[in-house]
Amino acid sequence: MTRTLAAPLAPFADALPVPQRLVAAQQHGQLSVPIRAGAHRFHRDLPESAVWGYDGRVPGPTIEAERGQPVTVQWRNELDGTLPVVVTTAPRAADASGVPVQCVPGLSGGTPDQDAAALAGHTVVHLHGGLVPAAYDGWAENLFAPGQHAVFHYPMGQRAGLLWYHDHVMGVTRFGVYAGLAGLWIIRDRRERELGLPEEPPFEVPLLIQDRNFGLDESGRLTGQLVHKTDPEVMEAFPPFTAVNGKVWPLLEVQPATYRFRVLNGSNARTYRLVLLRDGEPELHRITQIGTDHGLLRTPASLPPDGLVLASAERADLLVDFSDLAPGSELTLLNTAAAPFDGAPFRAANAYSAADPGRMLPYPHVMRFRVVPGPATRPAIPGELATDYRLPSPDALVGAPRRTIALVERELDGEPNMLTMRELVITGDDHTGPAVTVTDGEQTTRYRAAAAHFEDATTFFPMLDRYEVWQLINLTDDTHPIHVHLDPFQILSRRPIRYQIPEHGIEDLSITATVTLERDPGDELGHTIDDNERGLKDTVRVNPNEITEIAVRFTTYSGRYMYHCHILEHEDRDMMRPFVTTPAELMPFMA
Ligand SMILES: [Cu+2]
Repeated sequence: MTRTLAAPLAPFADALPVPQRLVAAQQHGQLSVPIRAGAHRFHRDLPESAVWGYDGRVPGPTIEAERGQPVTVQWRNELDGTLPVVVTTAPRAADASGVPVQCVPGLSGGTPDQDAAALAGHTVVHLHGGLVPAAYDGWAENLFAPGQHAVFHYPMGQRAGLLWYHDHVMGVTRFGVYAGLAGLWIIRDRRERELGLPEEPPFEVPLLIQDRNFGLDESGRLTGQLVHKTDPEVMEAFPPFTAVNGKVWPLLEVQPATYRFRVLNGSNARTYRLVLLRDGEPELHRITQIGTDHGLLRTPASLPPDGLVLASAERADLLVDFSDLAPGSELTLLNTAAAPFDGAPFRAANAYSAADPGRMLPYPHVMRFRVVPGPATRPAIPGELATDYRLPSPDALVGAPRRTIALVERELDGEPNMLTMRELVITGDDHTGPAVTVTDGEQTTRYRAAAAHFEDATTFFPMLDRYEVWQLINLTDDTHPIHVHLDPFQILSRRPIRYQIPEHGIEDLSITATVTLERDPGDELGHTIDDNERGLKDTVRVNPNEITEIAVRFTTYSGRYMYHCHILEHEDRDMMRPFVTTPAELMPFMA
């Protein structure tokens, strides 16, 4: 189904807001951020929405810090009342005319979830991308209630980059973030300043992209009520309206100059593939990517030919050149990624026709730029950016511990499927139970599952300062953005696989599957590492029919952290596991 739906809100009507800046150095590194209920208008023609926000705002203030200058934040939980989001599962996946219910506003016949309605504001804050002692990482079970405060110390001993802070409560992160609990955190350093990159508005602008849906009143008019709606076939929420910095489909007036956009996909589940269009034609050549999750790349990168893919929690640091454009020129940022995202290509040249309600992309709009008069400026882009990292050499990885994780979907009767992870360990020949057999050329390795659920015993004890290789095997039909807390990692490889899972192959803990390192005949994905992924990452897309390998080295802090899928609906349903970083000299004493 590709027919289009009429948009119930006017696109490009509101000016893009720039979140309030909270510069830590101006407050001697001591910040106090209340977490409050508030009211926020997502669009000119919408009533105000009840939200939860840092400082009561959506998004929260952008905290700006300097490398090497610690920041202390007193997070003050002043939430009152209950979750300002109506949560529902519609009884049917599509309406009478075949339109997926997730593409339209309102509850689509669903009843409000009473357990969600009763949530009363327990929270915990995670700084995503932060190199932070475990005590301040925002462990998902260490909550503070309304009236309780938490004082977190952030050392800021890490390179410049765009981080973000958000709610991370066990089992309900998807509701807290959706209610508005997210904000950006920028770290700056000397290297970036040496390069003369734009810093501060108007030429440095953060873009926090999030999809949202709203309620309907009795007469069918949009209310501002935030609605988190899923359906019996799709357990992730893919709302139809894209907000940037809290406004649906906003407009930014730009001078004929080079802008630096700090982009974050802060959606619960939706992956974006961004294409910049002018007069219906893609103009991706205007965009140069200089940074990724943990800051600068080694060299500037062109975007992939289909557009900039950002799954939930991925970031991009972009320079966009408007300098040759006459006043009045308009460029539109569109999304061509259908949902759930499975990595399938879509040509940028066809972006103008990307609307696909049947694949839960009813409105590809993201935002628009309009050029206004001004002096044309176009600084040269440095050819060399970061000099402080390189891909670990094969020598550095000889003897590195290898950890293997299968991403699986377990079918359940009468409730949504569970997306979970299975930590796998190599078995001996005497193992007779369920096993995963991985065949790579001549070599066959058999694994059994050692852990499946978040609360299962910890099996990962990475030693500080030693490289590890983690293999992520995707045995599902969707792309999963896997996020590792603490130190960043680098992507080593993506390799195509074909696999078979017998009926009942995925049980509560056990797993039976055969995996072969060769391309499935029906597989149309490239399984490549894009140039803009050759940096320091903390979230990696693992595509269907793929093994993704990353090299990670934990360096500074010992303690209990976690890794998980950053599709919040997956994370909340057990696609999350702990690991404990351990100093070398303690390893002999580990049981
Ligand atoms: Cu997932």
